Amino acid sequence: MCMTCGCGTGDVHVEDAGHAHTHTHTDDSTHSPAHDHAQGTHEHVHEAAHEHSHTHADGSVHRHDPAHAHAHEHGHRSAEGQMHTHADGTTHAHAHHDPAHTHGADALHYGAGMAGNSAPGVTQSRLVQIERDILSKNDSIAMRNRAALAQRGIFALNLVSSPGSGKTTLLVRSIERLAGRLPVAVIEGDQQTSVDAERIRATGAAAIQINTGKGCHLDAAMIETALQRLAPTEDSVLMIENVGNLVCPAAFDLGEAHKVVVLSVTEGEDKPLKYPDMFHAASLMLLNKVDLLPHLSFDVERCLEYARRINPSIQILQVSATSGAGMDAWLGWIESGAHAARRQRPDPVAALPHLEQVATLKRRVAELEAQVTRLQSS
Ligand SMILES: Nc1nc2c(ncn2[C@@H]2O[C@H](COP(=O)(O)OP(=O)(O)O)[C@@H](O)[C@H]2O)c(=O)[nH]1
Ligand SMILES: [Mg+2]
Repeated sequence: MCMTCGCGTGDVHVEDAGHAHTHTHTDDSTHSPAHDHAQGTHEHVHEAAHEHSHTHADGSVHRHDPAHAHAHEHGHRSAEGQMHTHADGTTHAHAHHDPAHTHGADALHYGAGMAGNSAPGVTQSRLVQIERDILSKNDSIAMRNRAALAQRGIFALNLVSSPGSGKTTLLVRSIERLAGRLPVAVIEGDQQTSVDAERIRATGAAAIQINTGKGCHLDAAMIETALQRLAPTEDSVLMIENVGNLVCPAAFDLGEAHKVVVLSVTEGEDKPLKYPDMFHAASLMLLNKVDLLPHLSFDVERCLEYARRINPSIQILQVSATSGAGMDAWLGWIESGAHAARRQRPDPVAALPHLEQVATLKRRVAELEAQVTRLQSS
């Protein structure tokens, strides 16, 4: 839960009941058996040479005096490593030596508790509760959105990235190239201004802007309202450009078919490791601005390896919105998803009771016959 911006995000640590964990002290000594927790969760705050307390799931607390100051790798792990459960219910394990999850005396890790986050004066269990409340409401609206989109054969993508990675430019170029092949409508998310929606409307595509104010992500309720106003056509593509932010939008299901994470080569190849939730949540990564590679010391292979380390099933396309490199593959990916959504659209007639099906089909036949007569006489 990001308390600063009021959004919900973060990992939930699911610990094995009765797990053991080891603390390594500054003198390199360790202890574990005397420190086993029967089950549940506990909260650690670790600083060098400090007095600190551990709060257990049952509410009991024990304190350590400053002499107990210690560094540790990670206080919470099962035998297989750490299991993270994401907001969408997916889980993944981190090996104990995963560099994204180890730290020593010279690092402070405020995401090691079960909430995956911290806020002054708020317990980990309270943070988890707040996050669950927000996300469960969000998820039920997202399910409604997903059903409404499927009903109309609409293929919806949620584009997520840091600001400036090229989302709007990619959208503009994609819409231009898809003209006459696929109808595209866009929901634009930004804290302020309608600049991006205007850039999209300049292509002729329908677009609606959502301004989130201090909010740093779009949520499912915003999309539900925007969909009512935008009313995208059946069998179309809906592109949602999320607020530029590699953190919070990862936790919020909008009802999309896929999250597409855009990473530009000017941002550095380490971003998948630094912002793992986003790369884990995405089905596709677009590595954008590859036209700039000759001017940078960006290690493409390393970046792709980092992304696959976080999400082994992520698909990756290297593109340049400005030069057009890789755009055919990206547009092909969109088209095959759109065709699948169209094929899976439920037949509205089949959902009707038998007699109504017959009446509806007869009306349709009469309409088609009238159309044929008109065409023959013109
Ligand atoms: N060189 C280069 N610049 C790009 C590319 N895509 C976007 N840009 C530039 O990156 C900047 C930010 O792009 P924008 O689409 O507004 O990013 P957004 O904030 O993610 O929507 C703009 O100056 C774009 O012209 C690209 O593929 N190559
Ligand atoms: Mg933009």
